[in-house]
Amino acid sequence: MIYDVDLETLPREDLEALQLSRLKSLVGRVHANVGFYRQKFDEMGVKPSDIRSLSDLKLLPFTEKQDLRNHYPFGLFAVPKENVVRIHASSGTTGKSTVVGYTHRDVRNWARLMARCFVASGASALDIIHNAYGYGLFTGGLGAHYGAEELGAIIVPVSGGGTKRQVMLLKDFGPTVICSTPSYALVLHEAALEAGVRIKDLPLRIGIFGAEPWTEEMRRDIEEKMGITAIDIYGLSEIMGPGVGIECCVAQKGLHIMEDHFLVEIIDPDTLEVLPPGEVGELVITTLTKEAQPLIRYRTRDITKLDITPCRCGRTFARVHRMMGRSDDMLIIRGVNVFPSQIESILLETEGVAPHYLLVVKREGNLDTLEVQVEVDEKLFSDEIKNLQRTELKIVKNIKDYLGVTAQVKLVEPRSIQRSEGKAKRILDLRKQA
Ligand code: DLL
Repeated sequence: MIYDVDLETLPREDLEALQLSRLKSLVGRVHANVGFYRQKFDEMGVKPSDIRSLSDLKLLPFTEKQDLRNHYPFGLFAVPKENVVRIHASSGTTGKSTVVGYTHRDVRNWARLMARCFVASGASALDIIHNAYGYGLFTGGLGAHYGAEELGAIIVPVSGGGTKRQVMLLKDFGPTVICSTPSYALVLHEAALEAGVRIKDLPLRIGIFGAEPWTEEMRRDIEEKMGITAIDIYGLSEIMGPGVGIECCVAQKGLHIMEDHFLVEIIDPDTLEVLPPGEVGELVITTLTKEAQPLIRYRTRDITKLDITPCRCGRTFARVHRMMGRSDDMLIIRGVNVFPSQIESILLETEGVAPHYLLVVKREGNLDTLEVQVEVDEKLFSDEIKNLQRTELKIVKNIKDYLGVTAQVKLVEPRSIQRSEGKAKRILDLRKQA
């Protein structure tokens, strides 16, 4: 099923015509109303009238997270404050948070896009949706909430935390869809088992997971343990929140970008050149319809690649590969670039190892070292020492063979790695404290 069938299946030519007219209007609006962009355009010698085709996008300046911070809190609004009806903010691990404003129409568009996402995941108005994304300044909770209401489904606004209670609600209300981070889904699964509840036996059938990187191996693990279809959803507060892109349940291969609202490019993060489809680089997004705080060529720092081949589901929107990592999370260990997701894939392929891990990065002299702490399951934990050692060596070898990096591996007790109610913390970077 497709929610906005006319738009989501627009022939590419018509889609591009729509994008171009929206891009022209956007450029005019930001030039007229946002001092930051007017100044940038002037510095680069670009005028709104220079944008005549979609390929002229490359004439426009990039926007970075730091630009949002520099204009904290409301300096990038393109409308008077009285037209803004909602504010969200991302916490950010360093520095001030980034703030995003929405007009009434922005909030409505977002709800429609999230409704599209629910339908793409296989959900409908008949579903009960358990929403464990945090409500508040984080966009996950309210984003999914309004989308579910727009769709006409029943939304259970649980928010994050209170894990035991969540398990009770999963059992009592019998939701058919759950929204959470993938790591929290595993926490719920674990807590359910402790409470004697098998999620597999409940009516739950779809999980809409995002807000943090996860891997294909993690998907299989969750699908198998919980007996559901696990769908990857992408978004970021600066651009809107959840719903910028989602996988369809038909193919589960790449996330369709809502291209009538967002223009995407993949760039080489070093040279800033635009890369062709299929090449891995940084995702850059231009918001075509946002009124309160439109952004031009926003550098997400998320690493992925573009797939423009037609999808079996019938949607004509291009897809991006599941996020491979963030450029700022990339570890350079003795000259080798490693993304946490690559380590996750190796861990989850190893028998006896649980999907809970922490990467500890230290600097010794001028060299970075990587310690992989990973939990083992109860069975392996109570096994003979030599089996534990064998597993440890196997992980060390696989990391070396596949990634070319020497890591220390430390197997730790079940449940000893801290659980998170929202985004999991996978990296402990001790270099920054040194
Ligand atoms: O995490 C919005 C969201 C909420 C998306 C719920 C999906 C579901 P921020 O807190 O601003 O917004 O964080 C955005 O999270 O740049 C990515 O690095 C990461 N991220 C989001 N979704 C995915 C995903 C929300 N599916 C940042 N896979 C983004 C990998 C993701 N990383």
